[in-house]
Amino acid sequence: MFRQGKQAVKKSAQQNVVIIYADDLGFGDLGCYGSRKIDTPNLDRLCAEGLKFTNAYSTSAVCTPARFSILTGRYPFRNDQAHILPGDAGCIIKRELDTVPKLFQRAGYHTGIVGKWHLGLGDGSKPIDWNQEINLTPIDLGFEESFIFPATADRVPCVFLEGRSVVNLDSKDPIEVSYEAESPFEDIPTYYKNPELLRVRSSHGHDKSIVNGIGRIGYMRGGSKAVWKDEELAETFLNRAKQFISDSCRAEKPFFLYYALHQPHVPRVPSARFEGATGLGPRGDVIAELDWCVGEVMAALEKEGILDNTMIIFSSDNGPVLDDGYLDRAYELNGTHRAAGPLRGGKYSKFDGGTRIPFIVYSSALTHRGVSEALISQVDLYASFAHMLGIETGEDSAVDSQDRYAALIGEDPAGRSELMTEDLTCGKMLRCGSWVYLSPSEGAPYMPFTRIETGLSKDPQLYNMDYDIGQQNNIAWDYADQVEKMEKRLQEILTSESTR
Ligand code: NG6
Ligand code: CA
Repeated sequence: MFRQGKQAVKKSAQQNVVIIYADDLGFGDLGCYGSRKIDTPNLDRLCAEGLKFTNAYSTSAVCTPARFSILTGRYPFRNDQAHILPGDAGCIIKRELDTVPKLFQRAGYHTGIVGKWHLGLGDGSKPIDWNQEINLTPIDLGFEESFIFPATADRVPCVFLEGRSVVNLDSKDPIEVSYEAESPFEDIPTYYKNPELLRVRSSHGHDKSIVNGIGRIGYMRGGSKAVWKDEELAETFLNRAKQFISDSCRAEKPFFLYYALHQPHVPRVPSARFEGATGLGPRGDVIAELDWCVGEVMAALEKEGILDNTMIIFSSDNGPVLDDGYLDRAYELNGTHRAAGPLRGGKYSKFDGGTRIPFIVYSSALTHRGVSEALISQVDLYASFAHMLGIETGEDSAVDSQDRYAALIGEDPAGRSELMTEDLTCGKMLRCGSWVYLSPSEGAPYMPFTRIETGLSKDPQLYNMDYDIGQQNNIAWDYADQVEKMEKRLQEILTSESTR
Protein backbone atom coordinates (compact mmCIF):
# COMPACT_ATOMS: atom_id res chain seq x y z
CA MET A 1 0.00 0.00 0.00
CA PHE A 2 1.38 3.38 -0.94
CA ARG A 3 -1.60 5.43 0.00
CA GLN A 4 -0.40 8.30 2.12
CA GLY A 5 -1.77 11.29 3.84
CA LYS A 6 -5.09 9.66 4.73
CA GLN A 7 -6.81 12.49 6.49
CA ALA A 8 -10.02 12.58 8.46
CA VAL A 9 -12.58 12.16 5.72
CA LYS A 10 -15.10 14.94 5.64
CA LYS A 11 -17.86 15.34 3.16
CA SER A 12 -17.71 18.48 1.05
CA ALA A 13 -20.54 19.88 -1.03
CA GLN A 14 -21.19 17.60 -3.95
CA GLN A 15 -19.53 19.36 -6.81
CA ASN A 16 -19.81 17.90 -10.28
CA VAL A 17 -16.61 16.58 -11.81
CA VAL A 18 -15.64 16.61 -15.47
CA ILE A 19 -12.38 15.02 -16.57
CA ILE A 20 -11.43 16.19 -20.05
CA TYR A 21 -8.75 13.84 -21.29
CA ALA A 22 -6.89 14.65 -24.52
CA ASP A 23 -5.09 12.03 -26.58
CA ASP A 24 -1.36 12.60 -27.24
CA LEU A 25 -1.37 16.28 -26.26
CA GLY A 26 2.09 17.48 -25.24
CA PHE A 27 3.41 19.56 -22.36
CA GLY A 28 4.10 22.45 -24.74
CA ASP A 29 1.02 22.31 -26.99
CA LEU A 30 -1.20 24.86 -25.25
CA GLY A 31 -0.90 28.62 -25.04
CA CYS A 32 -1.00 28.42 -21.25
CA TYR A 33 1.92 25.96 -21.34
CA GLY A 34 4.03 28.18 -23.57
CA SER A 35 2.91 27.59 -27.15
CA ARG A 36 3.06 30.70 -29.31
CA LYS A 37 1.86 28.85 -32.41
CA ILE A 38 -1.48 27.43 -31.36
CA ASP A 39 -4.13 29.69 -29.87
CA THR A 40 -5.99 27.94 -27.09
CA PRO A 41 -8.10 30.70 -25.52
CA ASN A 42 -10.50 28.39 -23.71
CA LEU A 43 -7.83 26.32 -22.03
CA ASP A 44 -5.93 29.50 -21.28
CA ARG A 45 -9.02 30.78 -19.49
CA LEU A 46 -9.37 27.49 -17.59
CA CYS A 47 -5.76 27.91 -16.59
CA ALA A 48 -5.98 31.59 -15.71
CA GLU A 49 -8.96 30.99 -13.45
CA GLY A 50 -7.72 27.62 -12.24
CA LEU A 51 -4.53 25.90 -11.22
CA LYS A 52 -1.89 24.80 -13.71
CA PHE A 53 0.37 21.91 -12.70
CA THR A 54 3.91 21.72 -14.03
CA ASN A 55 4.90 18.41 -12.44
CA ALA A 56 1.91 16.22 -13.25
CA TYR A 57 2.38 12.83 -14.88
CA SER A 58 0.37 10.12 -16.51
CA THR A 59 1.55 6.62 -15.66
CA SER A 60 2.53 5.60 -19.19
CA ALA A 61 3.82 7.10 -22.41
CA VAL A 62 1.05 5.30 -24.32
CA CYS A 63 -2.67 5.21 -24.14
CA THR A 64 -4.12 1.96 -22.75
CA PRO A 65 -1.92 1.72 -19.65
CA ALA A 66 -2.36 5.42 -18.84
CA ARG A 67 -6.15 5.08 -19.16
CA PHE A 68 -6.12 1.94 -17.06
CA SER A 69 -4.42 3.91 -14.27
CA ILE A 70 -6.54 7.04 -14.34
CA LEU A 71 -9.70 4.95 -14.06
CA THR A 72 -8.54 2.32 -11.54
CA GLY A 73 -5.89 3.99 -9.37
CA ARG A 74 -3.45 1.20 -10.18
CA TYR A 75 -0.11 1.33 -11.92
CA PRO A 76 -0.10 -0.44 -15.31
CA PHE A 77 2.33 -3.14 -14.11
CA ARG A 78 -0.53 -4.53 -11.99
CA ASN A 79 -2.20 -5.67 -15.22
CA ASP A 80 -0.16 -7.67 -17.71
CA GLN A 81 -2.61 -6.77 -20.50
CA ALA A 82 -2.10 -3.02 -20.12
CA HIS A 83 -0.44 -2.40 -23.51
CA ILE A 84 -1.69 -0.64 -26.64
CA LEU A 85 -4.69 -2.79 -27.55
CA PRO A 86 -6.04 -3.74 -30.95
CA GLY A 87 -9.63 -2.70 -31.66
CA ASP A 88 -11.03 -6.19 -31.07
CA ALA A 89 -9.38 -6.84 -27.69
CA GLY A 90 -11.31 -8.02 -24.64
CA CYS A 91 -11.76 -5.59 -21.78
CA ILE A 92 -8.71 -5.49 -19.52
CA ILE A 93 -10.58 -4.07 -16.51
CA LYS A 94 -12.25 -6.89 -14.64
CA ARG A 95 -15.88 -6.39 -13.73
CA GLU A 96 -15.17 -6.63 -10.00
CA LEU A 97 -12.32 -4.10 -9.97
CA ASP A 98 -13.01 -0.80 -8.27
CA THR A 99 -12.99 2.23 -10.58
CA VAL A 100 -13.29 6.00 -10.35
CA PRO A 101 -16.84 6.02 -11.81
CA LYS A 102 -17.93 3.33 -9.31
CA LEU A 103 -16.70 5.61 -6.55
CA PHE A 104 -18.86 8.45 -7.83
CA GLN A 105 -21.81 6.08 -8.20
CA ARG A 106 -21.48 5.09 -4.56
CA ALA A 107 -21.60 8.77 -3.69
CA GLY A 108 -24.93 9.11 -5.54
CA TYR A 109 -23.56 10.74 -8.69
CA HIS A 110 -24.80 10.27 -12.23
CA THR A 111 -21.81 8.93 -14.17
CA GLY A 112 -20.96 9.00 -17.85
CA ILE A 113 -18.22 8.45 -20.38
CA VAL A 114 -18.06 10.09 -23.79
CA GLY A 115 -15.22 9.58 -26.27
CA LYS A 116 -12.24 7.31 -26.62
CA TRP A 117 -12.17 4.07 -24.60
CA HIS A 118 -9.22 1.86 -25.67
CA LEU A 119 -9.44 -0.54 -22.74
CA GLY A 120 -11.01 -3.42 -24.65
CA LEU A 121 -14.60 -4.65 -24.80
CA GLY A 122 -16.32 -7.89 -23.84
CA ASP A 123 -15.17 -10.35 -21.20
CA GLY A 124 -12.75 -12.04 -23.60
CA SER A 125 -14.46 -15.45 -23.36
CA LYS A 126 -15.21 -15.26 -27.08
CA PRO A 127 -14.39 -12.92 -29.97
CA ILE A 128 -16.52 -9.77 -30.02
CA ASP A 129 -19.62 -10.00 -32.20
CA TRP A 130 -20.12 -6.34 -33.10
CA ASN A 131 -23.69 -7.05 -34.23
CA GLN A 132 -24.86 -8.19 -30.80
CA GLU A 133 -24.88 -6.67 -27.35
CA ILE A 134 -21.39 -6.77 -25.84
CA ASN A 135 -21.24 -8.27 -22.36
CA LEU A 136 -18.57 -6.07 -20.80
CA THR A 137 -18.46 -2.36 -21.62
CA PRO A 138 -18.00 0.85 -19.60
CA ILE A 139 -21.55 0.46 -18.25
CA ASP A 140 -20.34 -2.59 -16.30
CA LEU A 141 -17.51 -0.59 -14.79
CA GLY A 142 -19.39 2.25 -13.15
CA PHE A 143 -20.50 4.41 -16.07
CA GLU A 144 -24.29 4.69 -16.22
CA GLU A 145 -24.13 6.35 -19.64
CA SER A 146 -21.57 5.38 -22.23
CA PHE A 147 -21.00 6.75 -25.72
CA ILE A 148 -17.58 5.74 -26.96
CA PHE A 149 -15.50 4.56 -29.83
CA PRO A 150 -13.83 1.25 -29.02
CA ALA A 151 -10.10 1.89 -29.44
CA THR A 152 -8.41 4.72 -31.36
CA ALA A 153 -9.34 6.86 -34.34
CA ASP A 154 -6.89 4.89 -36.48
CA ARG A 155 -8.13 1.41 -35.50
CA VAL A 156 -11.15 -0.45 -36.79
CA PRO A 157 -14.03 -0.75 -36.15
CA CYS A 158 -14.68 2.94 -36.90
CA VAL A 159 -18.03 2.99 -35.14
CA PHE A 160 -19.64 4.36 -32.01
CA LEU A 161 -20.89 2.20 -29.21
CA GLU A 162 -23.70 3.30 -26.94
CA GLY A 163 -24.21 1.18 -23.84
CA ARG A 164 -23.63 -2.34 -25.10
CA SER A 165 -24.38 -1.87 -28.80
CA VAL A 166 -22.91 -0.34 -31.92
CA VAL A 167 -24.90 2.74 -32.96
CA ASN A 168 -26.80 2.43 -36.28
CA LEU A 169 -26.48 -1.32 -36.67
CA ASP A 170 -28.04 -2.76 -39.79
CA SER A 171 -28.69 -6.50 -39.73
CA LYS A 172 -28.48 -6.54 -43.54
CA ASP A 173 -24.97 -5.14 -43.40
CA PRO A 174 -23.27 -6.88 -40.46
CA ILE A 175 -19.94 -5.68 -39.11
CA GLU A 176 -16.90 -7.94 -39.25
CA VAL A 177 -13.49 -7.07 -37.88
CA SER A 178 -10.13 -8.77 -38.23
CA TYR A 179 -6.65 -8.02 -36.98
CA GLU A 180 -5.01 -10.79 -39.02
CA ALA A 181 -1.99 -9.83 -41.14
CA GLU A 182 -3.89 -10.52 -44.38
CA SER A 183 -7.45 -9.43 -45.01
CA PRO A 184 -9.94 -12.27 -44.66
CA PHE A 185 -12.46 -10.06 -46.53
CA GLU A 186 -11.88 -9.96 -50.27
CA ASP A 187 -14.44 -7.32 -51.12
CA ILE A 188 -13.29 -4.40 -48.96
CA PRO A 189 -11.08 -1.50 -50.01
CA THR A 190 -7.56 -1.82 -48.67
CA TYR A 191 -4.47 0.36 -48.68
CA TYR A 192 -2.35 -1.29 -51.35
CA LYS A 193 -5.23 -2.48 -53.53
CA ASN A 194 -7.11 0.82 -53.68
CA PRO A 195 -4.65 3.73 -53.38
CA GLU A 196 -7.01 5.86 -55.50
CA LEU A 197 -9.38 6.04 -52.50
CA LEU A 198 -6.83 7.55 -50.12
CA ARG A 199 -6.99 11.21 -49.11
CA VAL A 200 -3.90 10.92 -46.94
CA ARG A 201 -1.08 8.44 -47.28
CA SER A 202 0.48 6.60 -44.39
CA SER A 203 4.11 7.02 -43.38
CA HIS A 204 4.17 3.80 -41.38
CA GLY A 205 1.52 1.16 -40.74
CA HIS A 206 -2.11 2.19 -41.19
CA ASP A 207 -2.20 0.14 -44.35
CA LYS A 208 -5.10 -2.29 -43.89
CA SER A 209 -8.75 -1.23 -44.40
CA ILE A 210 -9.52 2.08 -46.02
CA VAL A 211 -12.37 3.78 -44.18
CA ASN A 212 -13.43 7.30 -45.27
CA GLY A 213 -10.35 7.58 -47.47
CA ILE A 214 -7.99 6.82 -44.59
CA GLY A 215 -5.87 3.71 -44.12
CA ARG A 216 -6.50 2.10 -40.74
CA ILE A 217 -5.01 -0.50 -38.43
CA GLY A 218 -7.03 -3.72 -38.91
CA TYR A 219 -9.67 -4.83 -41.39
CA MET A 220 -13.35 -4.05 -41.26
CA ARG A 221 -16.28 -5.04 -43.44
CA GLY A 222 -19.92 -3.92 -43.37
CA GLY A 223 -21.64 -1.45 -41.06
CA SER A 224 -21.75 1.29 -43.67
CA LYS A 225 -24.50 3.14 -41.75
CA ALA A 226 -22.56 2.82 -38.51
CA VAL A 227 -19.18 4.08 -39.72
CA TRP A 228 -18.22 7.49 -38.35
CA LYS A 229 -17.14 10.47 -40.41
CA ASP A 230 -13.79 11.64 -39.10
CA GLU A 231 -14.55 15.33 -39.52
CA GLU A 232 -17.66 14.92 -37.37
CA LEU A 233 -16.07 13.05 -34.48
CA ALA A 234 -15.41 16.16 -32.40
CA GLU A 235 -18.92 17.50 -32.68
CA THR A 236 -20.54 14.10 -32.14
CA PHE A 237 -18.68 13.57 -28.88
CA LEU A 238 -19.19 17.18 -27.83
CA ASN A 239 -22.95 16.99 -28.36
CA ARG A 240 -23.09 13.81 -26.31
CA ALA A 241 -21.11 15.43 -23.52
CA LYS A 242 -23.47 18.40 -23.51
CA GLN A 243 -26.46 16.08 -23.54
CA PHE A 244 -25.11 14.19 -20.55
CA ILE A 245 -24.64 17.46 -18.65
CA SER A 246 -28.15 18.68 -19.34
CA ASP A 247 -29.70 15.26 -18.59
CA SER A 248 -27.90 15.20 -15.23
CA CYS A 249 -29.18 18.68 -14.47
CA ARG A 250 -32.76 17.66 -15.33
CA ALA A 251 -32.34 14.65 -13.02
CA GLU A 252 -31.08 17.06 -10.34
CA LYS A 253 -28.13 14.83 -9.62
CA PRO A 254 -24.48 15.70 -9.22
CA PHE A 255 -22.51 14.12 -12.04
CA PHE A 256 -19.17 12.71 -13.01
CA LEU A 257 -18.28 12.91 -16.70
CA TYR A 258 -15.17 11.39 -18.25
CA TYR A 259 -14.91 13.17 -21.59
CA ALA A 260 -12.08 11.51 -23.51
CA LEU A 261 -11.27 13.58 -26.58
CA HIS A 262 -9.76 11.89 -29.63
CA GLN A 263 -7.57 14.88 -30.55
CA PRO A 264 -4.73 15.31 -31.46
CA HIS A 265 -4.21 11.56 -32.05
CA VAL A 266 -3.88 10.44 -35.67
CA PRO A 267 -5.59 10.54 -38.10
CA ARG A 268 -5.99 14.28 -37.59
CA VAL A 269 -9.11 15.37 -39.40
CA PRO A 270 -10.54 18.65 -38.14
CA SER A 271 -14.08 19.73 -38.96
CA ALA A 272 -14.27 22.22 -41.87
CA ARG A 273 -14.34 25.27 -39.58
CA PHE A 274 -10.97 24.37 -38.04
CA GLU A 275 -9.20 23.48 -41.25
CA GLY A 276 -6.34 25.98 -41.51
CA ALA A 277 -7.07 27.41 -38.05
CA THR A 278 -3.34 27.32 -37.32
CA GLY A 279 -0.25 27.43 -39.49
CA LEU A 280 0.79 24.00 -38.29
CA GLY A 281 -1.44 21.88 -40.50
CA PRO A 282 -3.88 19.26 -39.24
CA ARG A 283 -2.11 18.62 -35.93
CA GLY A 284 -2.33 22.28 -34.91
CA ASP A 285 -5.84 22.59 -36.29
CA VAL A 286 -7.23 19.71 -34.25
CA ILE A 287 -5.66 21.18 -31.11
CA ALA A 288 -7.51 24.42 -31.88
CA GLU A 289 -10.64 22.29 -32.30
CA LEU A 290 -9.96 20.52 -29.01
CA ASP A 291 -9.72 23.90 -27.32
CA TRP A 292 -13.06 24.88 -28.82
CA CYS A 293 -14.63 21.68 -27.42
CA VAL A 294 -13.39 22.63 -23.95
CA GLY A 295 -14.91 26.10 -24.37
CA GLU A 296 -18.22 24.58 -25.46
CA VAL A 297 -18.35 22.35 -22.39
CA MET A 298 -17.63 25.35 -20.17
CA ALA A 299 -20.35 27.31 -21.94
CA ALA A 300 -22.80 24.43 -21.42
CA LEU A 301 -21.99 24.37 -17.70
CA GLU A 302 -22.35 28.14 -17.53
CA LYS A 303 -25.71 27.98 -19.29
CA GLU A 304 -26.96 25.47 -16.74
CA GLY A 305 -25.68 27.76 -13.99
CA ILE A 306 -23.37 25.08 -12.59
CA LEU A 307 -19.91 26.13 -13.74
CA ASP A 308 -19.15 27.36 -10.21
CA ASN A 309 -20.12 24.02 -8.78
CA THR A 310 -18.13 21.91 -11.22
CA MET A 311 -14.56 20.76 -10.95
CA ILE A 312 -12.95 20.45 -14.36
CA ILE A 313 -9.74 18.50 -14.67
CA PHE A 314 -8.02 18.76 -18.02
CA SER A 315 -5.12 16.52 -18.97
CA SER A 316 -3.65 14.21 -21.62
CA ASP A 317 -2.97 10.47 -21.60
CA ASN A 318 0.62 10.72 -22.86
CA GLY A 319 3.08 13.02 -24.55
CA PRO A 320 3.11 14.30 -28.11
CA VAL A 321 4.17 12.81 -31.42
CA LEU A 322 4.34 14.60 -34.74
CA ASP A 323 4.58 11.73 -37.23
CA ASP A 324 2.51 8.88 -35.81
CA GLY A 325 1.96 7.12 -39.10
CA TYR A 326 0.30 9.49 -41.59
CA LEU A 327 1.85 11.96 -44.01
CA ASP A 328 -0.10 14.89 -42.58
CA ARG A 329 2.89 17.26 -42.65
CA ALA A 330 2.99 17.69 -38.88
CA TYR A 331 6.79 17.67 -38.98
CA GLU A 332 7.19 19.87 -42.02
CA LEU A 333 4.84 22.57 -40.73
CA ASN A 334 5.94 22.43 -37.10
CA GLY A 335 8.45 25.30 -37.35
CA THR A 336 9.48 26.49 -33.90
CA HIS A 337 6.53 24.92 -32.08
CA ARG A 338 7.73 22.57 -29.34
CA ALA A 339 4.99 20.07 -28.65
CA ALA A 340 6.75 18.71 -25.56
CA GLY A 341 7.89 22.19 -24.47
CA PRO A 342 11.33 21.99 -22.85
CA LEU A 343 11.04 18.25 -22.19
CA ARG A 344 13.07 15.55 -23.93
CA GLY A 345 11.38 12.78 -25.92
CA GLY A 346 7.67 12.43 -26.53
CA LYS A 347 4.96 9.80 -26.78
CA TYR A 348 6.42 6.31 -26.29
CA SER A 349 9.52 7.52 -24.45
CA LYS A 350 10.91 7.12 -20.98
CA PHE A 351 12.09 10.71 -20.91
CA ASP A 352 9.69 13.21 -19.38
CA GLY A 353 8.24 14.13 -22.79
CA GLY A 354 6.43 10.78 -22.67
CA THR A 355 4.50 11.23 -19.47
CA ARG A 356 4.75 14.76 -18.09
CA ILE A 357 1.60 16.28 -19.43
CA PRO A 358 -0.59 19.39 -19.13
CA PHE A 359 -2.80 19.15 -16.07
CA ILE A 360 -5.23 21.90 -15.12
CA VAL A 361 -7.73 21.97 -12.27
CA TYR A 362 -10.59 24.43 -12.36
CA SER A 363 -12.84 24.50 -9.31
CA SER A 364 -14.40 26.84 -6.79
CA ALA A 365 -12.82 24.56 -4.18
CA LEU A 366 -9.36 25.85 -5.17
CA THR A 367 -7.61 27.57 -2.29
CA HIS A 368 -4.82 28.76 -4.54
CA ARG A 369 -4.85 29.68 -8.22
CA GLY A 370 -2.00 30.09 -10.67
CA VAL A 371 0.77 27.54 -10.89
CA SER A 372 1.46 24.47 -8.77
CA GLU A 373 4.74 22.58 -8.87
CA ALA A 374 3.29 19.76 -6.78
CA LEU A 375 4.28 16.31 -7.94
CA ILE A 376 1.14 14.40 -8.83
CA SER A 377 0.16 11.40 -10.89
CA GLN A 378 -3.09 10.70 -12.67
CA VAL A 379 -3.21 7.48 -10.65
CA ASP A 380 -4.01 9.68 -7.64
CA LEU A 381 -7.40 10.80 -8.83
CA TYR A 382 -9.15 7.78 -7.31
CA ALA A 383 -7.98 8.33 -3.72
CA SER A 384 -8.27 12.12 -4.05
CA PHE A 385 -11.88 11.86 -5.21
CA ALA A 386 -12.60 9.36 -2.44
CA HIS A 387 -11.41 12.00 0.00
CA MET A 388 -13.44 14.71 -1.69
CA LEU A 389 -16.57 12.55 -1.63
CA GLY A 390 -16.06 11.40 1.93
CA ILE A 391 -15.98 7.76 0.94
CA GLU A 392 -13.84 5.14 2.63
CA THR A 393 -12.12 2.90 0.12
CA GLY A 394 -11.44 -0.80 0.40
CA GLU A 395 -7.94 -1.90 1.33
CA ASP A 396 -7.37 -3.37 -2.09
CA SER A 397 -9.03 -0.67 -4.16
CA ALA A 398 -6.78 1.55 -6.21
CA VAL A 399 -3.64 0.32 -4.46
CA ASP A 400 -1.29 2.85 -6.08
CA SER A 401 -3.51 5.86 -5.67
CA GLN A 402 -2.58 8.46 -3.09
CA ASP A 403 -4.97 10.99 -1.63
CA ARG A 404 -3.60 14.20 -3.12
CA TYR A 405 -6.79 16.21 -2.87
CA ALA A 406 -4.95 18.93 -0.96
CA ALA A 407 -2.50 19.28 -3.86
CA LEU A 408 -5.31 19.22 -6.43
CA ILE A 409 -7.03 22.20 -4.82
CA GLY A 410 -3.80 24.11 -4.35
CA GLU A 411 -3.52 23.75 -0.60
CA ASP A 412 -0.46 21.51 -0.65
CA PRO A 413 2.38 22.82 -2.85
CA ALA A 414 4.47 19.63 -2.63
CA GLY A 415 2.30 16.63 -3.53
CA ARG A 416 3.87 13.19 -3.80
CA SER A 417 7.37 12.38 -2.71
CA GLU A 418 7.76 9.91 -5.58
CA LEU A 419 6.03 8.51 -8.64
CA MET A 420 6.63 5.92 -11.31
CA THR A 421 5.93 5.96 -15.05
CA GLU A 422 6.65 3.64 -17.93
CA ASP A 423 7.52 3.85 -21.61
CA LEU A 424 6.18 1.89 -24.58
CA THR A 425 8.33 -1.12 -23.68
CA CYS A 426 7.24 -0.98 -20.00
CA GLY A 427 10.69 0.19 -18.91
CA LYS A 428 10.38 2.19 -15.71
CA MET A 429 11.12 5.73 -14.67
CA LEU A 430 11.08 6.73 -11.01
CA ARG A 431 10.91 10.32 -9.93
CA CYS A 432 11.77 11.20 -6.31
CA GLY A 433 11.69 14.91 -5.60
CA SER A 434 13.95 16.50 -8.19
CA TRP A 435 15.61 13.23 -9.15
CA VAL A 436 14.52 11.30 -12.20
CA TYR A 437 15.89 7.79 -12.58
CA LEU A 438 15.54 5.79 -15.79
CA SER A 439 16.19 2.13 -15.16
CA PRO A 440 18.40 0.36 -17.72
CA SER A 441 16.58 -1.41 -20.53
CA GLU A 442 17.10 -3.06 -23.87
CA GLY A 443 15.91 -1.40 -27.05
CA ALA A 444 16.87 1.27 -29.53
CA PRO A 445 17.47 4.81 -28.26
CA TYR A 446 15.63 6.30 -31.23
CA MET A 447 12.37 5.44 -33.03
CA PRO A 448 13.15 6.35 -36.63
CA PHE A 449 9.52 6.40 -37.81
CA THR A 450 8.28 8.81 -35.19
CA ARG A 451 11.67 10.49 -34.83
CA ILE A 452 11.37 10.27 -31.06
CA GLU A 453 14.14 9.56 -28.56
CA THR A 454 12.96 6.60 -26.51
CA GLY A 455 15.19 7.11 -23.48
CA LEU A 456 16.08 3.42 -23.63
CA SER A 457 19.64 2.64 -22.65
CA LYS A 458 21.52 -0.28 -21.15
CA ASP A 459 23.06 2.22 -18.77
CA PRO A 460 21.23 3.67 -15.81
CA GLN A 461 20.29 7.32 -16.25
CA LEU A 462 19.85 9.94 -13.57
CA TYR A 463 18.77 13.52 -14.12
CA ASN A 464 18.15 16.39 -11.76
CA MET A 465 15.05 18.30 -12.77
CA ASP A 466 15.97 21.43 -10.83
CA TYR A 467 18.60 22.44 -13.33
CA ASP A 468 18.21 19.97 -16.19
CA ILE A 469 14.58 19.87 -17.24
CA GLY A 470 15.65 18.83 -20.76
CA GLN A 471 17.43 15.73 -19.41
CA GLN A 472 20.68 16.50 -21.20
CA ASN A 473 23.17 15.48 -18.53
CA ASN A 474 23.12 11.92 -17.28
CA ILE A 475 24.72 12.16 -13.85
CA ALA A 476 24.24 8.51 -12.88
CA TRP A 477 28.01 7.94 -12.56
CA ASP A 478 28.45 10.91 -10.26
CA TYR A 479 25.65 9.84 -7.96
CA ALA A 480 25.96 6.07 -7.82
CA ASP A 481 24.43 5.95 -4.32
CA GLN A 482 21.34 7.77 -5.49
CA VAL A 483 21.01 5.40 -8.45
CA GLU A 484 21.26 2.40 -6.15
CA LYS A 485 18.69 3.82 -3.78
CA MET A 486 16.23 4.55 -6.57
CA GLU A 487 16.66 1.16 -8.24
CA LYS A 488 15.95 -0.47 -4.89
CA ARG A 489 12.86 1.65 -4.39
CA LEU A 490 11.65 0.81 -7.89
CA GLN A 491 11.93 -2.89 -7.12
CA GLU A 492 10.04 -2.39 -3.86
CA ILE A 493 7.14 -0.79 -5.71
CA LEU A 494 7.18 -3.45 -8.42
CA THR A 495 7.04 -6.28 -5.90
CA SER A 496 4.48 -4.60 -3.62
CA GLU A 497 1.33 -6.58 -3.09
CA SER A 498 -2.11 -6.37 -4.46
CA THR A 499 -4.45 -9.33 -4.23
CA ARG A 500 -6.44 -8.51 -7.35
C1 NG6 B 1 0.87 2.57 -32.71
C2 NG6 B 1 0.40 3.21 -34.01
C3 NG6 B 1 0.12 4.67 -33.73
C4 NG6 B 1 -0.87 4.81 -32.59
C5 NG6 B 1 -0.38 4.05 -31.38
C6 NG6 B 1 -1.37 4.04 -30.24
C7 NG6 B 1 1.35 2.26 -36.07
C8 NG6 B 1 2.51 2.24 -37.01
N1 NG6 B 1 1.44 3.10 -35.04
O1 NG6 B 1 1.11 1.21 -32.91
O2 NG6 B 1 -0.35 5.30 -34.88
O3 NG6 B 1 -2.13 4.33 -32.98
O4 NG6 B 1 -0.12 2.70 -31.71
O5 NG6 B 1 -1.54 5.29 -29.73
O6 NG6 B 1 0.39 1.53 -36.27
S1 NG6 B 1 -2.19 5.47 -28.32
O7 NG6 B 1 -2.19 6.88 -28.06
O8 NG6 B 1 -3.53 4.93 -28.42
O9 NG6 B 1 -1.36 4.74 -27.38
CA1 CA C 1 -2.63 8.50 -26.45
